[in-house]
Amino acid sequence: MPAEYTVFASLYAEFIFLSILVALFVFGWLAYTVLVHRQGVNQNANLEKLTPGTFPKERDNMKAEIAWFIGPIILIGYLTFLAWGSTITMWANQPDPNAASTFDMDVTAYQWYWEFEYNEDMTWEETHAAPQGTITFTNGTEGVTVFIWESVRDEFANHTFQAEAGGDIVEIIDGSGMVSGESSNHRKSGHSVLTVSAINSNGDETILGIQHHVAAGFSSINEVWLPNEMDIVWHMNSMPIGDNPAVLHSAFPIEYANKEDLVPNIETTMFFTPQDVGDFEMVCAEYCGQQHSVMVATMHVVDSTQGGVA
Ligand SMILES: [Cu+2]
Repeated sequence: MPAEYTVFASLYAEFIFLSILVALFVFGWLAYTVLVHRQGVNQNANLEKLTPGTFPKERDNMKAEIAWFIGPIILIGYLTFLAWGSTITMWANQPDPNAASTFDMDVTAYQWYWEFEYNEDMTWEETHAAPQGTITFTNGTEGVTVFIWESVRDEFANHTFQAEAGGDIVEIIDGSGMVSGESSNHRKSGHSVLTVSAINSNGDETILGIQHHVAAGFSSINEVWLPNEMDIVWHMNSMPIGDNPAVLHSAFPIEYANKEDLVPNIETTMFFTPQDVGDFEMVCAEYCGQQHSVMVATMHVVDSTQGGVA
């Protein structure tokens, strides 16, 4: 089922509702006709004066003819009008690629996996033992400064605090500590992770919070992190890998219910705006060979603290 905030949710619901109405009418009438006109109920042998190859003109009913012409036309016309709305949403309202609210990515399909490449930086935080917002990260030219709020320091009294990124460990004193960008590589390239934790006298570690950073140029396979409430724009292509040729694929993120083909040598685009954080699946909706069914990617929609603007 598509997410409720998408144009497809109401489209889906209305199509299903009208299908049920039509099905009830058709099958109800069918059942009535089968029962009422079954053999043995009406004994008048001359009811139908049927001649093979000739339409029984005496049973003609112009009103019925017009009704079953006009009725379906109104219904199909209305369904076309509804479907138009989603088509316009998908094709006429493309987000401005230069707007700050647009998050631009490249998506490539291979036989048989997805590759997501970032064109913009993105930063997000994972909440652990410390309440949301009680650990702050400030990005400076020398590195990232971590600050732990007093309430958390009180809660974890008699603990030592540390920040770790890429094997580089920094002790946090008086609530703050700086993870050097030079040595830790945090927020420099790839997907880097900065973990803030509290350690008690026995050496047990409690993770307080984690900051993730993905740098432009990073690419991931079958897994992607997307900033919530931004207009995600995917530039898509299909490429060969090894002996496997470039073939048709189709990106189908079920939550957003839009679907677009990935065509060898042609760039196609697709866009959607997630409004809920969480993990969602994207599948390939165009049969693309033996392992088509395993072309599944996980989309992690996260609240991005900084991102979208390179
Ligand atoms: Cu595929």
